[in-house]
Amino acid sequence: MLKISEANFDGLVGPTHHYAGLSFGNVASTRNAKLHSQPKKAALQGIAKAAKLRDLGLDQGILPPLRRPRLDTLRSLGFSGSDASVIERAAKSVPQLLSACYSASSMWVANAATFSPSCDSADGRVHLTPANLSSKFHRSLEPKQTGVNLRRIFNGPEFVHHEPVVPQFGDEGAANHIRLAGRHGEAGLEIFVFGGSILQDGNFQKPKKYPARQAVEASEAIANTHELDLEGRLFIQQNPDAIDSGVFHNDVVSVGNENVLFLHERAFFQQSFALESIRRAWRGSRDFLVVEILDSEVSLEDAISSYLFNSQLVTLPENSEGDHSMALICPEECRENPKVKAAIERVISEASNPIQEVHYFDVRESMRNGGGPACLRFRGVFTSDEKKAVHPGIWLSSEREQALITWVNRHYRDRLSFDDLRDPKLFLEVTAALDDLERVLSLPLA
Ligand code: SUG
Repeated sequence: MLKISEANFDGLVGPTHHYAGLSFGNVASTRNAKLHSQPKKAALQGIAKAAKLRDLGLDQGILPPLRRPRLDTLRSLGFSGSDASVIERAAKSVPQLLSACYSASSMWVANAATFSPSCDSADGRVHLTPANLSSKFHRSLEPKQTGVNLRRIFNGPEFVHHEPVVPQFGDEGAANHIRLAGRHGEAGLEIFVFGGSILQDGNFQKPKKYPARQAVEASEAIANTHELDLEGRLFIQQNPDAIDSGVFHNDVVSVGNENVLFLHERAFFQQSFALESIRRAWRGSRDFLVVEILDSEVSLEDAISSYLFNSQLVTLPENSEGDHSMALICPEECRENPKVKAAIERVISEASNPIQEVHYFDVRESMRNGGGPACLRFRGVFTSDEKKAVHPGIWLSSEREQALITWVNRHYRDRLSFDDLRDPKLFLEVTAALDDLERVLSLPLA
């Protein structure tokens, strides 16, 4: 049998990480707008998490940050002159625009693309579609560059790269996509979770306060272009009340891994019906297991503030009994909330599910902008030949981890606030940093 396994790729936090309040509907982004950020600390927190997963025996890579600022965008919007004067003029007349063009939001690589492994697609190839991220201006600047980087990293006849879905149909990538399977290497069930519809708006209950970012039409297009068979795809609506409580992506309230779906009671619209449709569609070699946390145990509010379900759920390498148990990779905020911590301990103690350990990580710099452990990672399932075709420079060996730490310490500022974005020296600094990263990763960067 072919060896097929999962690999995780963490988004490296870029040197312009700051808090700009750009994501209405993402309560952390709004709450922390204009706080000063700590880019160096943020990047080191992310590298430490990724390195720990490697140390647990998992395949771990990184994805590079996108080059910022986007002076080309500012010029296209009418700011002209030297680089320094483009920055100066934008800072004076539309500061939020300068922030958007400086945003390091590409760190949340769960939004980079949707990935379907070769065992799910009719043509037996890996399919990738960069998310258009059209619902937020600063994020809509990502897909073109993301597409270029993904093509360079996943390069070869094994990989099919699609264009992003048309921007009218909002798509947020893997953050709204859950792949379940008996084992990673079996044909899976790809669940596309959407918030609303563009063409059949009246047919769906809508959130009242915050926007639904994912359109069902985008999800359907991706299932089609990725050549998923009809039994291998399912479309489920997000709970609009959850969106209104701050669940801007479905990965804030659910996470799946192999045959386990770990989710909050209020994740999906008409949840018991949604879970029943997954059970009916299930075709895995092992039983499908739902680990559902009731509102009475952890309220939706606590789930959102702790990011319990934005934990990564990973299958660990075989243990001495020949079993593969699972681990939760949680943010520190989960340990600090007594109800959440108790719920995690209960899940781990129960023999009815394979989740047997928890690891807590301080990724607070990212959390303050609404990005937990699962937001910071892009994952894929690969055969050994596909894995060999991945650009070698992005795997996180301990040597590359050290090289990245040295690179961050050399180039990143300790602290950044909006006023620092006006400084043309910052532009030169971050350009030099990304040029140098090309050397560390042996990869030209978009
Ligand atoms: O799109 N925050 C990101 C967080 C993305 C989290 N990803 C997942 N859940 N998968 C967003 O809202 C905030 C930027 C700012 O305000 O500075 C931001 O873009």
